[in-house]
Amino acid sequence: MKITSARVIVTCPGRNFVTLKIGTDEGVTGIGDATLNGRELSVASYLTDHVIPCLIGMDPQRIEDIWQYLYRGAYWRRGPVTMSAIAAVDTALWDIKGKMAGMPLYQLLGGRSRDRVLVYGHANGRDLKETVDAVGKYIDMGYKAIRAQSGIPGIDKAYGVGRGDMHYEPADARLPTNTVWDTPKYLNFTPRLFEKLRDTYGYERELLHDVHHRLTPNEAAQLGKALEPFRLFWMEDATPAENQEAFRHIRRHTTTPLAVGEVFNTIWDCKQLIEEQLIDYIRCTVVHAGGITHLRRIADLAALYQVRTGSHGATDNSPVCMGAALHFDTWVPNFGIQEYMRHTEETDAVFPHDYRFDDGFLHCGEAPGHGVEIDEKLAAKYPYDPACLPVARLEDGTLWNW
Ligand code: GCO
Ligand code: MG
Repeated sequence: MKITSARVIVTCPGRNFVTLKIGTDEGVTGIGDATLNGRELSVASYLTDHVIPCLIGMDPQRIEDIWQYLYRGAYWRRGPVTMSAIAAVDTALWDIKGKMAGMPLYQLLGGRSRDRVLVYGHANGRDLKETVDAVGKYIDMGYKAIRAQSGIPGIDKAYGVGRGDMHYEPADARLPTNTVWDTPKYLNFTPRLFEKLRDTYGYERELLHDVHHRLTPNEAAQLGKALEPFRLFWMEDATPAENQEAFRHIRRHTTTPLAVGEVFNTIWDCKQLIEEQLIDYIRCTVVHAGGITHLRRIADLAALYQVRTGSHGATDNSPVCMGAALHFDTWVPNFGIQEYMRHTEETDAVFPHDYRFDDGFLHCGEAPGHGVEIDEKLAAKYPYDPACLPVARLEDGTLWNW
């Protein structure tokens, strides 16, 4: 069997997505998500200029060998651009293998470990009241787990707050939007938000919160401690995790569960966090962590230390990533939860899929492969529209973590 074609499709049905489509001499095609929010064209070029010329003529059945070829053969290993490109190839090849076998992807991985996949939705509001109301709306929609992000008094354009009922899309301008950050205001406000949520809705549902890398390790320890009475499912990205050791300090001071990993792209980024059990959930995703082949290795390492998966699933991960992730989530023994930020209708139309939401859970389909396709004609109607993520500065102008 041979790869006879491979091409990158960039489309913008409300936001930019990059998709790799691989064709074979048996007429079977497969697709993979290659979207890296704000850096889409870097991955498109990496694929078009450096990967696709090597792929033509290769045997698409040799998924592992092609993964090793693209990882070790790159010489310049790791990094979000390289690993998103490898992920797209890997996901497309698993899609092809499923179609050749006539099996949904989860069967190829080892079959079902669960009947349905617990997901969490994104409730947000400009202030405490709006956020509390938004969580109520997600409860009414049947969600069992809800992430709450709120505007913070005195902070303009805080992370995580959509504009109106827009799906929260942080890549909001051609050049980075400047936002201002104030940690004391955030630390004063956030425990009050979760106290109000628990007073209003009780403890029946899981509440999550994304700190989004904005605290120092000690500030994160303070916040984790302050949130303990409100029993969060997790506190996400409490501090930047390049220095994995930093989480030892947080771990010493709080039992609030910790989740990290959406910005990671290889097992090396999280090896210490997992082996020292400094986190409870690893959030690496199919699209940014080298695809199914590598994410499986990360999950297996995590399982040795009772760390569970909690994959990233924002709107900037395309339905192709979501589809593949749901098959992964259906199989992986140490599953925790799957993020599920709904896509817009125009996005779903470009990426027809067979997964479905029901009463707080997602269900992957039974179609061979990952069950997601791309309507190329429709995709062509949405040309690339450059946009990138914001930056944050402190009140005094210091560049901070967004
Ligand atoms: C999340 C993420 C997103 C990111 C976005 C970046 O938990 O879903 O933190 O909100 O900011 O995916 O492109
Ligand atoms: Mg996050």
